[in-house]
Amino acid sequence: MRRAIALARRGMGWTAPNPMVGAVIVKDGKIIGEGWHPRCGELHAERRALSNCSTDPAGATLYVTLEPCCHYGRTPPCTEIILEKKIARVVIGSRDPNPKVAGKGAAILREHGVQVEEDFLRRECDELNPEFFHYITTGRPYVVMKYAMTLDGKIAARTGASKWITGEAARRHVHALRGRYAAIMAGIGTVLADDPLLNCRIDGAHQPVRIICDSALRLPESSQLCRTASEYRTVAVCASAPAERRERLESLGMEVWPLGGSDGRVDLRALVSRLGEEGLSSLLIEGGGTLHEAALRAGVVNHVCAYIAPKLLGGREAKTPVEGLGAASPAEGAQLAGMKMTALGEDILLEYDIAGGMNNVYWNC
Ligand code: AOF
Ligand code: ZN
Repeated sequence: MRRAIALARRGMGWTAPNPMVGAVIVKDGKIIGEGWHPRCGELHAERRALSNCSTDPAGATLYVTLEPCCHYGRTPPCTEIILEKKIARVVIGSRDPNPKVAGKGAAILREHGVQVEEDFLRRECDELNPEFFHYITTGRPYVVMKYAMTLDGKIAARTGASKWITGEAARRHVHALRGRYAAIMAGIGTVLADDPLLNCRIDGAHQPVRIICDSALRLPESSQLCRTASEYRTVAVCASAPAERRERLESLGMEVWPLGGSDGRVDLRALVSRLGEEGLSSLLIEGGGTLHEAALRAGVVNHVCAYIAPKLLGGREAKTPVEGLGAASPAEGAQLAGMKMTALGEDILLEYDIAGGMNNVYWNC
């Protein structure tokens, strides 16, 4: 199963909105076939593993990181090929919450006499696909808020200088994150300050759709984002769009989505719904602090990635990862759970899930 997990990860960034899935076929104590789901629309891991077998897989065990599907989607059901090839035993990691599968895949195999074991290394397998699990059950993207800060909680020095807070290993890790998510978003304040490209600078990686949260459509035509809009899909989301500005940006290859809320700012819940309708199953929010606070308040954030650097910057005016008005008391803060810690050189990546979803006091106030 660990080998199947490693294979699954080869599809990172390309399978969305489908999950990453890996499969290994074992007969007489030897691996005779391996496969993974390479990209949405292409064959599933099980079919690829079964067609790659070095000997007849009849009587073999199939290890697969996700319950085999039993429906006709973009591809035919995996259960059919598993039965056709006479696999004797199927060991499953994650359950598939897709309502078209959800236990029916395992049940069909059992009904036909296949020995099925579920929940094997389930936690490790589940970690492959939080985006898929969220998207297939809600129709909305899994939203990750990401920032890099010093040990005293600053994302920039008092002058605004922010290059660099973290070291090289952490910065490489961020690019891997960008390659994993379907879309990436920054606020206009960050774009005006940093003029970012918001792409993934790893050879051959998937490129996320770039989204700028820009209420008054201030994005300069000279920005790197505008200049590369014909190369990478780029969307400016605004509250109000003067027709002439909108046409200028569109002529540069940008999309403009007017999604204003009642307060004259971008309605982040409407944005997340729109992204879901477009088939974008995950979103990485990369700041700044105003957008992060608005996203928490809107209740759209699922997960937080904080890169923490061994530096102290100080300064009352130095920017912090979550700004806006903020919570009135510790009890009203967003509550996080499920801590995961990764050392990246001298830096730390600290990850948590947002606990309690929309019921959190902070974003209902
Ligand atoms: C598997 N193995 O490798 C994957 C599965 O449109 P399709 O045909 O690609 O089906 C997509 C659905 O199939 C997806 O929502 C999920 O439930 C399952 N993905 N299942 O047995 C795989 N990628
Ligand atoms: Zn399948």
